[in-house]
Amino acid sequence: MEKSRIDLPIGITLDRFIKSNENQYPNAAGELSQLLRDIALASKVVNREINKAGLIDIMGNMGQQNLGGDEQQKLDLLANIRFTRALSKGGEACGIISEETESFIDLKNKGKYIVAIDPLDGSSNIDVNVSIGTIFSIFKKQTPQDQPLCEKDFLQKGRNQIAAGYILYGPSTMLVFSTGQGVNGFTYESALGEYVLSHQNMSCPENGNIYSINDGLLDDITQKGVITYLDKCRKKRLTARYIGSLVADFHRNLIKGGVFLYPPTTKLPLGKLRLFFEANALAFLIVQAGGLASTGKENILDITPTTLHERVALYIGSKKMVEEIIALLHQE
Ligand code: AFP
Repeated sequence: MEKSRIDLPIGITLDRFIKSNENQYPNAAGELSQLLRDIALASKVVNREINKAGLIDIMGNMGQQNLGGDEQQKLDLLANIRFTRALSKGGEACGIISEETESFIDLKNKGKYIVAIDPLDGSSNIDVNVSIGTIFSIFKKQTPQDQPLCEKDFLQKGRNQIAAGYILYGPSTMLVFSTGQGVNGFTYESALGEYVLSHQNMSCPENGNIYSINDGLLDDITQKGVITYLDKCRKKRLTARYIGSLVADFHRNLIKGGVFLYPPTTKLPLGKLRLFFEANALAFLIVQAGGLASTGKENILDITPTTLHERVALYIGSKKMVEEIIALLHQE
């Protein structure tokens, strides 16, 4: 059954929004609502730690790398602890997999949901006070509830997501999420300690003026279609914008219209971004907002992952722009 969009007034708190949403489903037990509240709560704690990062010694890297080879920053680890603890104590998620950890964690409770999370994405931007984000996906456990949590519970198509979202720690902090009834954005009002609805039923313009890619990759891109697309962008005098924090680049393009590209390169033949921690959640959101997300060959939401830390090429944003990239890649 197609879910109807939620239409609630600007200024309503996240809590009331979640509650009104839940009331539409007489049989809802409120577990997903509680899970979303737990994520929101952890994000407030992370937000507080990010805000004081310049003041105390939590900036800088740990001198060690995570599984994907990225340098782990202290704040990455703190954020990972905060979200894991909130979900563990909340009790609605039975398992969590984080970009910062090799395998999933069995939270040893009766919750029916599992969560995939990138606790702090764009960490190379932390030390320079540039926007960073948290990305999360929520799925249902696939195997029967009485069976122990296993990898199969996590290796699901993005289309199975029950909800997904991100937190953008920028000039203001925002929580943007969808439970499959459109996308809504909430701005954090720190004086009240509350997220309030600021961006109702967000939609991504069908076409846009912005293309976002790391220009330094140009000579390493392995797909001719992408090079052709970039030439076309320049000829059309589109605007190039690239922050290097996926959440921030995605958020801008979602609102203004545009496309984000991370193609396969000679160094990273499968692409850089992780299906499970970055691409899936943003694909779920962009589709809900009327846009598109693809590897160029396949819709991101249709990929069945084979490993937890799998990487994908990612073209995501305004529908017509992503369709043009797909068409050029098919001509190769
Ligand atoms: P970091 O978390 O290591 O900064 O990586 C950020 C990221 O995963 C994503 O947020 C960016 O869009 C992308 O990588 C930037 O990658 P490049 O530095 O290769 O352009």
